[in-house]
Amino acid sequence: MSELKPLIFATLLFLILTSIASISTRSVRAKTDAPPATSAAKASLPGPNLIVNGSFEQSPDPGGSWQHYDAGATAISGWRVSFGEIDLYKGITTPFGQKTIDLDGQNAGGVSQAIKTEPGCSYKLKFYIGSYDSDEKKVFARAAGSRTSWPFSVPGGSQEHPGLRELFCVFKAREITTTIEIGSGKPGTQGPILDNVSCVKIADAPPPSVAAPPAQTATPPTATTAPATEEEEEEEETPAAPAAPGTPPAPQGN
Ligand SMILES: [Ca+2]
Repeated sequence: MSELKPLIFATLLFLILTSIASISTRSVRAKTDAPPATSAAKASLPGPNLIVNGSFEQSPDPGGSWQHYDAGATAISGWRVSFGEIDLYKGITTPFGQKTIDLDGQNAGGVSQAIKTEPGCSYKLKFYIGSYDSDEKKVFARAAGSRTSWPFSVPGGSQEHPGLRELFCVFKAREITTTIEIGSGKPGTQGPILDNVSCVKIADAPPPSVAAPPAQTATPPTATTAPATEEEEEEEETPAAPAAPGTPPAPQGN
C-alpha cells in the first residue's frame, strides 16, 4: 500500500496541473476574442460618406449630351443649384459612371447639399475636378464658414481626357446641419467638371477644456457690463495651391 501512495500523489498532482492549464487557456482565449474598447472607437473614423448622389448618376437623363439647370433647381437628387447655372453632362469620360456636372452653364454656377453633422467634429470634403478644354479655371468649396479655392487648368483637356484630379478640404462643423457647396469661381461657358463628391467625419469634437477654479475673492458685479462680442460670421477664404495635373484617379464608390 505504501508503494501506491507516491503513484496516487503523482496522479492527483498531474490532474490538478492539467486543470489549471485548461483554465488559463480559456482565460487567454476570452481576452483575445473581446476587442479592446479603443479599437472599436477608432473603427468609427473615418465615418460613412454623408453625401447623397455624389456621382450625380441619380438624375434625369439629359437626353442629348447635356441638360441646363438654373439656380434653385433640385432635379439632381440630393443637390440644389446654389447660384448661377450648371449643366448636367453625359458622356464625359470619368471612372465615376456616365454623368458629371459642368459648373459653368452659360455662366458660373455651383451646387450645394445639406448634410447632418455634429458641432465641433471635423469633416473632409473630397471631390474630383477636370476640364474638357485647356482654359484657366477656378473651383471653390465652401462649408461651415470657410471657403477654399483652387485655380487649375488641364492642357489638352477634352471630353475623352478631362484630366480628373482629387481635391479636398477639411472643415469643423458648427451646427447639426452643414450646407456644403462646390462652385465655379470664374465665369465661362465650359467650366470645371465635377464628379464623385464625398464627405466623411475624420475627427470627433475635442474634449471640453477644464474650467479654472473660481477666484477666492470675488469682486462685486458692476452695474453695467460690456456687450458680448458676436461671433465673426464673415467667411475666411483659404487659397489653395494650384491643382497639379495628375493621372486619372482610381475609381471610388459614390
Ligand atoms: Ca458620375
